[in-house]
Amino acid sequence: MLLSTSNSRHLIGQLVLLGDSGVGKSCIVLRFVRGQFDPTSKVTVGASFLSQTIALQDSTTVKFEIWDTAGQERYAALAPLYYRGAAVAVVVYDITSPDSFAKAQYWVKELQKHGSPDIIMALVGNKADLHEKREVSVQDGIECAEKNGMFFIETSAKTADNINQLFEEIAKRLPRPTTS
Ligand SMILES: Nc1nc2c(ncn2[C@@H]2O[C@H](COP(=O)(O)OP(=O)(O)OP(=O)(O)O)[C@@H](O)[C@H]2O)c(=O)[nH]1
Ligand SMILES: [Mg+2]
Repeated sequence: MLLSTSNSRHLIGQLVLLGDSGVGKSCIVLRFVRGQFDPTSKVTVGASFLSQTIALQDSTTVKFEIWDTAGQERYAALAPLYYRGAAVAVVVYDITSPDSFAKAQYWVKELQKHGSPDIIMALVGNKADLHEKREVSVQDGIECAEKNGMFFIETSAKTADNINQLFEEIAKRLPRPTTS
């Protein structure tokens, strides 16, 4: 089941993060769930699970059940286990790394081929605080997202910029049940 609901005001959204190793997936989750940043963040092994509930302005609550996958190549074969049942996929790249942007596009194609047809996809350019080292333009991010029907945002797990906004925008896009 993609979206379990206890009732119309309390939604549960299963979310998976995908992207190259080192782009900051675990740091984004840590910032969102605990409000912290770890500059010595270790590579994820396999995947890790966390959850966080947010309240929207209309007093709906959304509980995100988050699978933070491992970006290292050796774990790539595990990814379908996590994205297959997901209602939301957040594809992350690092704005200082064109390679990670290419990898993000690979994940988008993978999701289009094997993900749920109604999956909500977000494209996230992380490490926006490193603007002096930027190598992927905002425009390239926007174009890629538009082409693939995705929501786009640039974030910084380090400064917390746009992290809550990312999850709020996703929450707004979750389908609401028609009956309570
Ligand atoms: N400057 C800056 N550094 C960041 C940011 N987010 C993460 N980092 C750093 O990038 C490195 C990798 O972050 P992780 O969150 O562990 O990367 P990951 O995508 O989870 O990597 P895997 O688990 O191997 O897939 C760490 O050294 C972080 O401190 C950010 O927004 N800005
Ligand atoms: Mg990680």
